[in-house]
Amino acid sequence: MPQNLQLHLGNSSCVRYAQFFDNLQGFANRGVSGIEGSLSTAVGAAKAHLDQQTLCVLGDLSFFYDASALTYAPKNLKVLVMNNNGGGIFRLIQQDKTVPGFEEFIEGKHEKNAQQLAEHAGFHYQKSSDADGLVKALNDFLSHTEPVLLEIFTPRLENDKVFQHFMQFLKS
Ligand SMILES: Cc1ncc(C[n+]2csc(CCOP(=O)(O)OP(=O)(O)O)c2C)c(N)n1
Repeated sequence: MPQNLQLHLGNSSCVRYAQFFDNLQGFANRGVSGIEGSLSTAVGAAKAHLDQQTLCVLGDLSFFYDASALTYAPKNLKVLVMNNNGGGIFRLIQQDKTVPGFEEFIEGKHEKNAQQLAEHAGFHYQKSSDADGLVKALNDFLSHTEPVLLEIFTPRLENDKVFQHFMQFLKS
């Protein structure tokens, strides 16, 4: 993490990922029910602190839910969308993923991406779907001086398994 950067986390998996980093300080907005308003809060915080960069890290559903906030974003906002094609948190916490309607009604599976919404709001759009590309994309993303959105695609059916394996590894 660059110095002097204000971090905002969405709800859901990104908060769980953040726990893997030492000394990571950030803000997380818990709205009425959860995922609404994470991006709006980061936009407001960026506007209130124009002298520093604000980075908002959030999941795809949280992003789509609140995407209109992007239209009001100041130049010092960076958005990192972790797109696992749905509410991946439910794959982590749901024991039985074979229950009828799981993908449609619980996970909210989709094939959408953030590109058009980002460009509509005047953001430079970047994407990455593999580890090598991500290293380069992150460097560009963090050094970009205009509003920028990086979308990281991860495999919907593998995220929960990787997370669980990593947790097991840490415990062992
Ligand atoms: C307003 C609102 N609606 C629905 C929910 C239920 N909910 C909790 S997490 C979640 C999915 C979040 O998906 P995403 O932002 O893509 O993050 P991921 O789970 O993939 O990390 C949903 C719909 C909520 N918390 N708040």
